Amino acid sequence: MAEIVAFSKEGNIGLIAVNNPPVNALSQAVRAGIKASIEKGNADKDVAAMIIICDGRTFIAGADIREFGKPPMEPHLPDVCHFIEDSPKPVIAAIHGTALGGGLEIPLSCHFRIALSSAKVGLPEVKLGLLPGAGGTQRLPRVAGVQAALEMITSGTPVAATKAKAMGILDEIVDGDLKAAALLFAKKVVDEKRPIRKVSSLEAKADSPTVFDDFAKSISRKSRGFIAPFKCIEAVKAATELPFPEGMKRERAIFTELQASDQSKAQRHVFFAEREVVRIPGLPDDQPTREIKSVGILGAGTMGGGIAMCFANAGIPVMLLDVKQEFIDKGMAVIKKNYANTVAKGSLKQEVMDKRLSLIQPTLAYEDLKNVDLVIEAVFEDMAIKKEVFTKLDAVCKPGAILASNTSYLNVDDIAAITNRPQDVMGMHFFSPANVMRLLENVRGAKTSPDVYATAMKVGKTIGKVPVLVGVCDGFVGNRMLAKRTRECGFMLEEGALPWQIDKVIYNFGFPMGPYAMGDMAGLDVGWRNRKAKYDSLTPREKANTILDKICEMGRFGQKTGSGFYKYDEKRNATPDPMIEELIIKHSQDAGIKRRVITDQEIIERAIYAMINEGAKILEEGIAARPLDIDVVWLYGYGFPIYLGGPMFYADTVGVKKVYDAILKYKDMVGAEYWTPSPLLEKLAKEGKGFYSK
Ligand code: 3H9
Repeated sequence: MAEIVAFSKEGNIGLIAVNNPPVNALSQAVRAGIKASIEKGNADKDVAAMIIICDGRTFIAGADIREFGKPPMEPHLPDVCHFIEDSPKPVIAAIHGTALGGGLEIPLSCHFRIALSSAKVGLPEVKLGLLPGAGGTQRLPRVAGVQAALEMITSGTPVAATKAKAMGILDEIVDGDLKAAALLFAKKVVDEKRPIRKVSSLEAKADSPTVFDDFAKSISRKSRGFIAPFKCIEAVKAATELPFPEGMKRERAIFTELQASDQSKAQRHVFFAEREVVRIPGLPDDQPTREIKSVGILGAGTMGGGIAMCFANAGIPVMLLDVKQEFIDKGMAVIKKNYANTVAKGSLKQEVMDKRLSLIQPTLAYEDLKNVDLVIEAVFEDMAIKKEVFTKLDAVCKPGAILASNTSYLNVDDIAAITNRPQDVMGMHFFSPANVMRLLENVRGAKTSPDVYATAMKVGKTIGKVPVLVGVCDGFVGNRMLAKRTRECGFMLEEGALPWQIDKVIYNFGFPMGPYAMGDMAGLDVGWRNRKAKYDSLTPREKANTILDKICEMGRFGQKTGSGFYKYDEKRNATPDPMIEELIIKHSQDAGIKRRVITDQEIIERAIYAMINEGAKILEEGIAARPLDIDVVWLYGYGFPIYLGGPMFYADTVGVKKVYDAILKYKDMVGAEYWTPSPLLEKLAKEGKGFYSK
C-alpha cells in the first residue's frame, strides 16, 4: 500500500507526496507525515529544497471534516503550518485540482506556490460554519490584501489559478506535467539562491478605517443569520491590528468557538447529508442504471420549460411537447428570455445559450417521443389528465423508457397502474423555478424497479440537482410537511396572530420569506384550488377556517393581482393591509374564537414542531428512509436555514424531549387530531435520544 505521505528525492530536491484518497484531506496521519517529511528534508544535507505535491484527483481539500468534534490529535494543523514556514530550506507547494481550506493554508505557509492553470484555490471553511483555522485569516490578507481576503474568506468561493496569481496567492502557473514543472521551479529557487519568503512576515494593511464595517454591511443580506462570515471579518481585522503570533491566537480562539457552535455542527451535517442523500439504503453502490441520452418533456409551461432547461444545460437533448402550437411558442419564448437574461448578466456566453436552445426541440406529436430514454410529464395537476397522458406515453414510448410524473401530490401508484409497465413509472418532482431550485424529489412507486429509481437519482445529479428518494403519500415529504405548517399558521391567525407577525417570525427564524408572503408570491389561487380539491378530507375546524377563501373571493390572488394577504405597489413591495387585519379579526369573532397574544416563541413552535412531528411520521412510514432525506428536502426545496441543518437536525439541536413536551402542550391547547406525537418521536423523547443519535 502506498504511504499516506511519502518522502523521496529527485537530485537535491525533496519530494513530499501526499496520497490520502479521495481528496487528500488532512487527517492526523497526513499532518504527521508532512511534518516528518519536512524534518527529514531539513536533516538531509543533500536536500536543498522541498516540494509538497499530491497524488490523485486533487491537492489537499482541507482539514478532515470527519475529525471535527472528536478529541484533537497532534500535530495540530496550525503547528504544521508554522513548522513548514520555519523550515530553513525553501518549501514549494505544487497545486493541482482544488486546494481548499487547510489545503490552501499549507501552501500559504510554504515559501513558494505554483499551480496548474486548471487548479483552483479557496478557503471554504465559512460554508461549514467555521473560519480558516490554520493561519488562513492571517496569511491571506498579508499576501492578497485585505479586501480580496475578506471576499474569499467570507464567501468561501474558490478562485481560479489565473486570478489567484493576479491576487498574489500563486507565484507561477504551469501546464502539463506539474511534478516536472515544480522540480524545475525548485531548482531555480536553489540555483538563484532565492531568499525564503514567509508570508507571516508581510504586513496586512486595511485600506480604510471603515473597511471592515463596510464589508460587514455589504454581506449582511446574503449572510443573514449566519455567524461565521462575521467572525471571519473579525479575524481578518485582527491580522491588520495584531502582530502575527497574536493574530494567530485570535484566529484560534474564534475557530474553537465556531467549531463548538450549533451552526457549524448543522453546516457540517449538511455537507455530509448532501453527499449521503444520493446513496440509497438497500441498493449497492454499483447498482446498474439505465442510460439517459435523450429526454421528452410534456408541457411547455413554467414547470416543463424549466425542466427542459435543466437537461439542455447538462447537454442532454430534449423533446418538448405540448398540445397547441401557441403553448409551445409561449414556452419557448420564456425559455429564450430566461437564457437571454443570464447572457445579459454576463454569466452565460451567447454561443452556449444558442447551443442549449438548439438542444430543445419543440413538438406537438407524441410520436416524437418514441425514442427518448426518459419522459417527464409536467401537465396540469389533475389525475384524469395524468392518466390520459400516461396511457398515450405507454403506447408510444420504447420499452425500457422511464416514464416520470412531475406531480407534486398525486398518487404515483395510481398513475403507474394505468400503464402496462408500472416498474418503469415514478415521480420526479421538481420545484419552481425548476431551472433554479436545487431539490428534486424522486418518488418511488410500489412497483418502481430499483434500476429505474437509481437512474432518476443519477440523472438528478447529472443535471445539478440534489435528488432525494421518497415514497408515495399525499404531498410526498416536502409538501406533506408544509401542509402541517400552513394549517397551524392558519389556526394561529384565528387565535390572535396576524400574517405579518407570523411572516416576520418565520423570516427571522431564517427562511427566505414567511408563509403569507410566499403564498402571495406563488399565487393564492393555487392553494385555494388545492383546498377545494381536498375539502372533503378537511377537519371541521379546517373547513371553518375560511380566511383564505374570503381573501380569494375578493379576487386577491397575491402579487399578480396587486394584493393578497398584503397589498403591493407597482414594484411589488409588500405592505400589511388593514383591511386584511379587519377581515381576520372579524373572522375570529364570527367563529367565536377569543383572540389572544400569540408570542413569537409559540409561532416558531407551532409552525416548526408541527413539521417535525410530521417528519417523524414520514420516517415511521418509510416514506423517507432517513432523517437526512427530510432535512435535504427542506434545505434545498423550501429554504430551511442551512445553519439549522434541516427540521430533523434542528429537532435534535433543540432536544427531541423539548419538542415532545411542546407537542403535548399543544395537544391540550389545539386538539389531539392535530398534535398527537408520532410514536417514533415519543420513543426518542422518552429514551433521551435524537433522530441522529439513536
Ligand atoms: C478546514 O480545512 C479547516 C482548517 O482551516 C483549519 C483546521 C484546524 N474531509 O465532494 P465529493 C469526502 S475545513 C473529509 O463528493 P467532489 C466527501 O465526504 C475543510 N472528507 O467530491 C466524499 O466522501 P464520500 C475545508 C471529505 O469531487 C468524498 O470526500 N475544506 C472532505 O465532488 C468525495 O467528496 C472543504 O470544505 C474533507 N475535507 O468534490 C472542502 N472533503 O465519498 C470540502 C471531501 O464518503 N470538500 N470529503 O461521500 C469539497 O468541497 C469537495 O469534496 C471537493 C471534491 C471540491 C474537494
